Amino acid sequence: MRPDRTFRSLNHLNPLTMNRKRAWAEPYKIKMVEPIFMSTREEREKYIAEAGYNTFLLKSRNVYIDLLTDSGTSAMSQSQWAELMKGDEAYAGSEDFYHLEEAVRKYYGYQYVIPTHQGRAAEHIISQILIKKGDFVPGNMYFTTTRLHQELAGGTFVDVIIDEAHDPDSTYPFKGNVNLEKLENLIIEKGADKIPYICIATTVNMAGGQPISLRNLKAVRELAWKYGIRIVHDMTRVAENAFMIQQKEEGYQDKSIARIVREICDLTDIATMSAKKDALVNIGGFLAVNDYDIYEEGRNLVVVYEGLHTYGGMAGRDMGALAIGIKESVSDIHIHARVGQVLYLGNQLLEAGIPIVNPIGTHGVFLNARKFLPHVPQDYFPAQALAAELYVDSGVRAMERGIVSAGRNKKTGAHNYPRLELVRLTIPRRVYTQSHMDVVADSVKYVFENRESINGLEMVYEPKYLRFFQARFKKVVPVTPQKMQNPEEKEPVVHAH
Ligand code: PLI
Repeated sequence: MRPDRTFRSLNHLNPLTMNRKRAWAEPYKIKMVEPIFMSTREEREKYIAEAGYNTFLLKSRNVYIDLLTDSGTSAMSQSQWAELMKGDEAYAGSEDFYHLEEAVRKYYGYQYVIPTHQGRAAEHIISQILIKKGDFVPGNMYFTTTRLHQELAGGTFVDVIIDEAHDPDSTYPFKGNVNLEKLENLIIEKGADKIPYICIATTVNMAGGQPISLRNLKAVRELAWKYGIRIVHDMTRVAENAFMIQQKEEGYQDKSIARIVREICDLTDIATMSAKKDALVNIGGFLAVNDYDIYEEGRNLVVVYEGLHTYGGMAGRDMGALAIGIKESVSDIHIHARVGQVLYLGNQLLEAGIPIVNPIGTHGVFLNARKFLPHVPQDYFPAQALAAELYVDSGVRAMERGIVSAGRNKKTGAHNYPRLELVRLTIPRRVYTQSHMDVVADSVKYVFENRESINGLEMVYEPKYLRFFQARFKKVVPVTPQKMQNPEEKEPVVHAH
């Protein structure tokens, strides 16, 4: 596959290189370093076996380059670290809460803010407030925690994303778009009173970090108004989505990231935020709303599950760092370098012919495990096996985003079989350099060259909720081609969710 060169380079932001094709570098100097260590292959074979072939269960000290997630793994700036020292740890009315509220109003435009310890707590609160038993919640693809909270509140998630999102080879630039026909049909079929809200994620994590276009979001807004339905915005990676709009959507090339972010938020009513991603902090999140009545209910619930409404689940200092992180996250220079690093890695893999999700996403490069390991059937967890093998090869930790993450059908108890069977190489923000990306690319290429030696896994322990975090596996031995082709021969895993 050819590298994706459809992006404008960073050069236009740099007066030295404007209008000339020149090398670019990360826009920061490293002031403090955290050593990382390489183990031997034998040691890593032992570590991954002890971790039940689940990269979530590895000890971080045994990881060389950690691409498990971009969640809470960012490097904070000197301004954020300085702010930590000024934290106002008052139980009520912390100065840092007001800084956070001001930043949310200024950059995102939502009126009322309820801090939470992270994104899923905001999802929990809004699901409890808005969803009734028997409701349906349409969304542009599921996210694990979001869907679970919708289900726990009695709702059923309905995927209304465009079909291209489920096709890793489709190069459609806005694979986070909603299929408007599917959405409207659902509203007509179930009735608007059964649809508490439409859930819109910017960007779509499970599709490979794919953006929604503003044109599509505006059309969703029109539909939502027509039927009197709210839009809840999962704004976890909204600045990255704005970057893609700036790069690829007509009419936005000369608009700043901050302006595009604001335009996105203004089209929605409520937001849940995991500030551990875009907003450059190691912990934190919030629920943001425009409707006073919903805010009032949220304020009531947050004291039950998180803490007083002026800190939720956060320390004062963390709210202060978040207020600054929000501002830094919408800087054009920051976001160009952040996504630029992901593109740098993705393009190397494309050039080497490695099957990855196209177009390259904003927060990570997603290996297409179906194509990478065509000899391993989905029942043998190819993406899980591939992530384990990559770790054994180089100490690079990635994560599965396929059948394990998709969980089980809540009615039948059978596995959900997603079309996307992916391994996510997630790039933390401002943490690694382009040299680290070179090492990762090298390892993926080596594993690809030796892919025939990789076999599947069997699940030997399955937790009830969000199984990908804690499930354990063992290697399929002995592996016979017949057995790999007949997954129904193996004993079913008993726990159902
Ligand atoms: O991990 P939380 O609870 O702060 O946020 C949950 C969450 C909500 N929405 C989206 C799109 C996410 O990506 C998300 C968390 N993502 C994780 C942990 C990840 O590794 O991608």
